[in-house]
Amino acid sequence: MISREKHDRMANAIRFLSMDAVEHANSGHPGLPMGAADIATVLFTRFMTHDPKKPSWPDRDRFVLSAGHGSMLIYSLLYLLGYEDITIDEIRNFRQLGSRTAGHPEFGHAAGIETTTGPLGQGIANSVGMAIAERILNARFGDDLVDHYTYVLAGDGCLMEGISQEALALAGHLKLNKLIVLFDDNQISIDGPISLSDSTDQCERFAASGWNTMRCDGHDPEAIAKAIEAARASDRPTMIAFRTTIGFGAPTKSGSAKVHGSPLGKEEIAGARKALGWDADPFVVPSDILDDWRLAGLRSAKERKAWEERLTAADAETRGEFERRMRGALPESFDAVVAEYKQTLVAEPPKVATRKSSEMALEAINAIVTETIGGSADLTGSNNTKTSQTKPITPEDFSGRYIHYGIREHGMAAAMNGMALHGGIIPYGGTFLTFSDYARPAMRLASLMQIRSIFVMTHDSIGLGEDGPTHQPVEHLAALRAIPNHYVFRPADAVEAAECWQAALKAEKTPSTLALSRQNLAPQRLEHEEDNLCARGAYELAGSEDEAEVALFATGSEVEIAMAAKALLDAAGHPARVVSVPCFELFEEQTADYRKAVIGKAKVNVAIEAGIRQGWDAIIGSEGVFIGMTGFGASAPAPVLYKHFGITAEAAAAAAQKRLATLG
Ligand SMILES: Cc1ncc(C[n+]2csc(CCOP(=O)(O)OP(=O)(O)O)c2C)c(N)n1
Repeated sequence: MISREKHDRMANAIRFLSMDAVEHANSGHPGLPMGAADIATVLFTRFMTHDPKKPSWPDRDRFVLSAGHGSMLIYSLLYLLGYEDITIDEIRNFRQLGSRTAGHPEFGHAAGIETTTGPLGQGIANSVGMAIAERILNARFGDDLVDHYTYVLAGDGCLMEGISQEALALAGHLKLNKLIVLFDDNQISIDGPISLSDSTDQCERFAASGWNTMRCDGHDPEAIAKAIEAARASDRPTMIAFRTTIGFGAPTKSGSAKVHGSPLGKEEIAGARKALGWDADPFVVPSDILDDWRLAGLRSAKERKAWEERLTAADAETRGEFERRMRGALPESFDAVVAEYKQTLVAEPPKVATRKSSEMALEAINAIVTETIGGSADLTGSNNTKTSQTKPITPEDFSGRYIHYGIREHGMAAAMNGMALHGGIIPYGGTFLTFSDYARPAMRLASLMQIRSIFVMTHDSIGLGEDGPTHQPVEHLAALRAIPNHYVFRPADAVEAAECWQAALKAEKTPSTLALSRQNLAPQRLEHEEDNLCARGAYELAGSEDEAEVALFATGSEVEIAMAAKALLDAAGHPARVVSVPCFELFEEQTADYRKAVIGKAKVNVAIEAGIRQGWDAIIGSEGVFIGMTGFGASAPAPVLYKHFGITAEAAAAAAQKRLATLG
């Protein structure tokens, strides 16, 4: 039992570390850590099951600081609890180059940071994915190995963001009762009081989506503990609205927007020291308080050991599978299964859309990679993301492998990230490529966090036809290629689709987007290759460098147009070669020699892609000919549109010949 006096001093340690670090860095957000210090102290001293000495213990509770601007809250906690990555020097170096204590918490910088937060609302949506992952793995491995809570600290900002609605509605529907949102209900954001822009009753909003909700004094440790205890016993996810004072302890600025995001200033901090009875120097935590915190850090060591014993006692198959999945390693037979599947394709080449060949590849993959969890934002039949192995997950039964995310692209992408971060699961989820715009903030964070989320984006061009320009992606391939550490795959046929899936699944530290066609495509790869050619990013599909006057580069559905253009050029006495470019980023990773050889030295380079030119000059050069889109599409059948926009073999061949003529 922690006395009130001790609790206050422990919470004040968070407050002063936060004030001092922000002051020293001359930037940062002291208000949230000061206001939420009591909630965090109760959570970490009485409830959180985790072990600073074994931070990646798979069955630990997850804590997500969704309000990432309050980063000093989590850095203070990790230091105080004894996480080795966060030393007092790291706290002193808050927000400095190379420190683990970045402006906003970044996954991978330090153990104990479960996800990257900062863009408001992402954390709460990630946590829904983590809580789903927990239930899925619990259904597979049982209470002995997987049975933990996910706690999220969210502020007004997180709850105002639209993504929170998608996330909480999904969590409520799935009855994720081990998900607990601690709402720092301080009624203040940057512009001032929340009443400037919002009148929502957050408890009622959550309740409407099936949540258990409570209101609680966020500065009364016993009340906080009672509320969390009740939340843990709920059969539904719980949101506790903790009424707090932002910047608690700051004598003149607390309770106002002035403490939200700037250093308090020497005078105000001196006043806080006086008001809270804290006489330690900056960055010094009195040894008795530090001891209390370190003791709190040890509170789950026994549970962790007991868990390890249970894992050791599990049968070899279960243990092996659990450990493999948590390591993120694919089954040993994976490459062989893909190679075998490719052979069946070559034996009987199917003429199908790549969304269909993606489904066919998944059917083979899902049979052995049991950790894939599929889903779609209400476009299952169009995205072809569901295979025979993936029964839907329901609130009552998490043994399935498919999530009907509803029409919630952003929430889906962020939940997928949460699942990937949790570990033991490889999430993939689908929508139309044009709606990647709705998911993009989470897709970008997947790239920043270096996690394996796989986005299945079908209807990848004007080739989708009659739905028209609202649904026809034009700039999306370029926009996604612009995200660092993101593989954008655009396979041309069924073999390429299988290879792209193989490459995406093997990319443990890079998320992928698969851009897939709605329309049927002729098979291009007619001979078996054991190697994954798509994993090289680009490769010669037809023709040869020795004689080619024209090199035609294309992706996805336009590869068959390039092949037809080659036939026209060959017939006209201008030998051409075709290079398929399923993934710019992987091509970029190849050796300079390989790149040079694939790009070749033809007199004329032509790129064909039913999107904008941006990005292509790196391959065809600024003098290259581009056959593609320059503006929005239109509503009409696909063949009419390809003709209308001049994306045809005839147009490509004519443009190449015209350029050849100018070269003399
Ligand atoms: C998506 C997004 N939009 C805007 C911001 C900038 N921002 C950071 S904190 C904040 C206000 C958040 O208010 P609240 O959650 O109440 O935090 P508190 O004032 O309690 O610290 C804003 C607008 C952001 N980080 N993310």
